[in-house]
Amino acid sequence: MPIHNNDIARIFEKIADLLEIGDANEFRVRAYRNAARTVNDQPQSVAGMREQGKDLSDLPGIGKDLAGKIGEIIDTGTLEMLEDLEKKIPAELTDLLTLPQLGPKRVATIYKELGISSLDELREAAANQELRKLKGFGKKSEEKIREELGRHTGEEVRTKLSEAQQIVEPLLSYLKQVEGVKQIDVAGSYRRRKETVGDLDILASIKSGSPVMKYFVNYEDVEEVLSQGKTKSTVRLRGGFQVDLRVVPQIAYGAALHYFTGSKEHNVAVRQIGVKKDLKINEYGIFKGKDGSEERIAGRKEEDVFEAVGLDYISPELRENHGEIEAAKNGELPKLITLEDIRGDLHAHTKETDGRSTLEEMVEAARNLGYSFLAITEHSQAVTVAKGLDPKRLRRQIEQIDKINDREHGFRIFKGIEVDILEDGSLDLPDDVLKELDLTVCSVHSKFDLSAEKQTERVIRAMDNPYFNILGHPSGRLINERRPFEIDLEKVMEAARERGCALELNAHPDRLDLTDTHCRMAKEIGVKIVISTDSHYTEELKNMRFGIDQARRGWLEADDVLNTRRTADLLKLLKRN
Ligand code: DGT
Ligand code: CA
Ligand code: CA
Ligand code: ZN
Repeated sequence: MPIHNNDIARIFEKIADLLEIGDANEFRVRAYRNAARTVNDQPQSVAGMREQGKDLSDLPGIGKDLAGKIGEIIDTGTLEMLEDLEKKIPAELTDLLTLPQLGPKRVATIYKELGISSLDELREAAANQELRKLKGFGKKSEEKIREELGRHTGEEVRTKLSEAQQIVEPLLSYLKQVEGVKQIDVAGSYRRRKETVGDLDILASIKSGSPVMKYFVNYEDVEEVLSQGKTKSTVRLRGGFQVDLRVVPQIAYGAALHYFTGSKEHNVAVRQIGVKKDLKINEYGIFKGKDGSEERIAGRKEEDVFEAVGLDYISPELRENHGEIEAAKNGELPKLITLEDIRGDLHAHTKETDGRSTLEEMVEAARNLGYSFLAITEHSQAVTVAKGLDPKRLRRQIEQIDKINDREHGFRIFKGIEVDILEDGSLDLPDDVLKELDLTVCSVHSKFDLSAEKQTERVIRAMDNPYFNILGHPSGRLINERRPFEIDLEKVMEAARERGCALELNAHPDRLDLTDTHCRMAKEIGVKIVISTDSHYTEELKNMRFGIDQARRGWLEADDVLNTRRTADLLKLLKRN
């Protein structure tokens, strides 16, 4: 087998990488990198030069020692020195260097601190949030590494809805300004308000000659134009997010909006009803005759589609073919909760612990949202990193809130706490201080790795405490970051209903904990839900929107959610016997 220049260079590069990971002298590392470059840059084959009897140590940067090593590679295809190195340092470590975020120094840290030597192990560590704890790393770089690892394996990285929204809003207002754009909407999972989005599906109708496609592919955030046509273009934005723009005729806009909103399963079910009614329904419209050969009967408005098949209008959040079609047929669709139904927020932190806004700032922000109440729920003492409250500091905060409440009109600050559920199921603060509060949010912040049985027991035991009101972020998951811990939420919900406790739907877009399916489970079991933002500064109070999206996907109505109640009614409902 002939040895090519780049075979030699690759071995030298690998040696340089391993030496660097192993913290070798920097000059030695550079010598191998230079040698690799020299060999690669030769217009002739180095092996051929050697065969012709040329002295390889005449080459720039190649001394006697390196010339000998080149000879060894040409003769044996490998290098003893590399094999020795690989005995000391796992060769797979150099795979880690293929990530743009990782240089030899950081790979060395990962290897030494966490014992990680392969991409698989790295993926797992990133998923378990171990990387961010390392010196020189952080949450941001861990997330970048995760994204990159996803790309490496073709594993799909779905974008959080909140991030997608940050991308959508400026893009949409940019496209709306283009001359001749009549209608424009984002369809797909984004419109269904799924917690994560694969890609964006934008739909537009235009006056003929509108340059909307040209504007789209020239948008400032476009990194690559994957395809460009008159009616459909696809681009990849910086950061990797993919966006389709489709231009459809106005007479078919509603049919197309329905089709591209999906889900696919919902579409298939609707189309099947159409077939029974001798209609063809697709993205181009609604046509008489199964084969669509006959006249177009509708398609301008999305409502047309539902009307044609005799269904009530189904909100996008419900379109998953999870029973919404049957419900729509029977006039039994839920009257979904809206943001306007919410009268206040029941989970918020302040500067007193790990929040960034003061109590007064949080109250003012809540008032500005039109709320009637806000619960202040700081961490309890077990959460030392968040400067959690002990009984003494909590009592001081209670006094402070009482004072403000005395002078507030039409607004009530609820005295609360986000108290830790300890491993044995006890709460992190004594009853005699908990009983002075309007409500408690009780959360698991430690020992995520218990078995499902133990975790379930722990939480239910905590609910036996008469001051337990709301189970905070019930599964502990962080979207794309931390898996939910093992717990039997069905059992937990039943126990909560029996005891008069509620479950939180944490609206923080990184959490959205409960999931849509669990919201629906809660409704069926008959346990009440509280939608809370878990805000750590004023701006985050606006995350309520994401909680509402999730709740709607979970079929929840205003009545299922406690913080739609008036202040006095809510306080009564929270009291346990
Ligand atoms: P994503 O992007 O993975 O978050 O999910 P979607 O729901 O946005 O799916 P996507 O982007 O593949 O397609 C957008 C919509 O187009 C989808 O929700 C329904 C419709 N669609 C796509 N492929 C098909 C298909 O094969 N049959 C039908 N009936 N509809 C489809
Ligand atoms: Ca999509
Ligand atoms: Ca798509
Ligand atoms: Zn928490």
